[in-house]
Amino acid sequence: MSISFTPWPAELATRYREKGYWRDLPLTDISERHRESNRPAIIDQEQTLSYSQLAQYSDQLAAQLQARGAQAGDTALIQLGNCCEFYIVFFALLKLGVAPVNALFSHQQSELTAYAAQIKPRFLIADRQHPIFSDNRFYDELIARHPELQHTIWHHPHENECGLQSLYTQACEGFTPTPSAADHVAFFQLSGGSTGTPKLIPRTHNDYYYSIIGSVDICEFTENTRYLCALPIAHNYPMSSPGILGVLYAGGVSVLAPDPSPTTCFGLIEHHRITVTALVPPAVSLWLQAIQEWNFVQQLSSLRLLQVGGAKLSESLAARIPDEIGCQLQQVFGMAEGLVNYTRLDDDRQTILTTQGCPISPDDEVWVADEEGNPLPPNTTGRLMTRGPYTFRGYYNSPEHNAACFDQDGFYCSGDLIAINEQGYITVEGREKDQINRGGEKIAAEEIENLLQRHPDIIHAALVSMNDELLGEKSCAFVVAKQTIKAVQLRRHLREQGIAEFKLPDRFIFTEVLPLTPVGKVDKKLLRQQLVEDNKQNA
Ligand code: AMP
Ligand code: DBH
Repeated sequence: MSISFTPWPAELATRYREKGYWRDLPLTDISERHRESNRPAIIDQEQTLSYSQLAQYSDQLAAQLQARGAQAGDTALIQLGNCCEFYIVFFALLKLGVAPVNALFSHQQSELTAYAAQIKPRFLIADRQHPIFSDNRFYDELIARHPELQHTIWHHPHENECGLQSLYTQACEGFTPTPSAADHVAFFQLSGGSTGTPKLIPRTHNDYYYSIIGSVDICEFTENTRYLCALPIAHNYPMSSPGILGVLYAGGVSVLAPDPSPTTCFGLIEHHRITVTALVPPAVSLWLQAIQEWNFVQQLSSLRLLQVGGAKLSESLAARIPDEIGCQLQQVFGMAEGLVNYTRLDDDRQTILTTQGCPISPDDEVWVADEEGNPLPPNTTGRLMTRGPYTFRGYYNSPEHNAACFDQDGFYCSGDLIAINEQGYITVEGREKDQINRGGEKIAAEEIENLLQRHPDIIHAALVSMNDELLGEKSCAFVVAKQTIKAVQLRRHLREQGIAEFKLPDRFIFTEVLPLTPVGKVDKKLLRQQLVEDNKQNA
């Protein structure tokens, strides 16, 4: 059985193969290329994993999962933090043709429930140290709802539980991998989303592998690359842009930081002589502040390249990076759906400071549409439309949503408002999708509105972005309630439903009615304007 997804049309698939983008190799090739090497591949707070161990442990874990009935076409729900096990598990599952969803470690019951409902996982691999698994309340609920969930394997198990480490360290004889076909689904990526339930993005081996190799070329990763992963390991950016998979492909080493704070990262950079890392803009601000306050810039002397993406980087912040950190800046504008843009290492300073780069592939087709879907000339702001050799063709099991965000030629409308200059470089000018980008962490407004409206005293709720100096954006919930209710109560209500902390509204505003547009939708533009006015008055 293989997992369903929307394939590329045959003529495009042929073109992508002819041009050498699609190599018809499974992603597990990445863990096998350096299998004989004893060089370190991934270093976390607990262990150093060599390339040979990564290959061997993922074989051994795969053999154990196979013995428990894992089959090609199965799915698995995974939630692991920044630890070596993330990639042991990732490769083990792919070696069996089992497709994982990798939840972020910040995700809680609500997100995991939504993913499980969509993929109906046969396996759960999660961390007992995560608060939602510290007792069995949520776990019992999950297995009651999902009879197909037959095996759970714990990182940091309680006594007498099936432990991840004990499985991957158990010797096996002659395991033969059976990955899914290279032009089929390898795993699911998470969408930042704008809808009530988070959507899943099927990624094939061919398309994802190409985006990794293309990124490695552009970013010039080699076996001498020493990469610090300070972002959540499951995110598309540190997975593939070029991320840890790019480092593994090139033969370098990745060091995993538990968080992106300067206190955590500066010491790791110094100790491991890190050459490259990836951050979101708010982390850059904190790093620059720490450098100024502590005068610790010499700790970062090995750093050659700082990638910044996930949210818009202001020109003023960008300019401080080469000057104050003393390394090169690369802007990265990517999405888990596919398309990734980079400024190139040899671009001029102005291009690097003021644009979000250009696509990986000569066959990434990117254009700007007006509201009627007509193409706009260069340097004009409109909707980003794209298709290409590593941009997906449809969300998993979401025909209605797909009909809305793809045009008839298979171009995906990301919801970003951009302009493209004559050189093909993109600047991100805004957003049309109903999402808040809280310093790189995406919040789908509808998801939070639905959860708020489950409260018996709430009649109507609308979540909008408000400007924030550090995070770029924060979230504000406008609420119409039946009776007086406090912000703390609503926060508690949301926490009880188990959502990631970053999704909790930063501010609540209670109001009599929500303004509507002529077609009867909540007028969020007006609400955002109101917040700007408020801010001016309070300033
Ligand atoms: P996701 O759907 O979570 O993969 O997030 C992808 C979205 O993040 C993009 O569609 C953009 O809205 C936003 N994004 C990513 N990188 C940048 C960037 N460098 N500048 C502005 N927005 C970005
Ligand atoms: O924000 C993103 O999703 C993102 C940013 C940079 C991404 O998916 C990527 C690079 O690959």
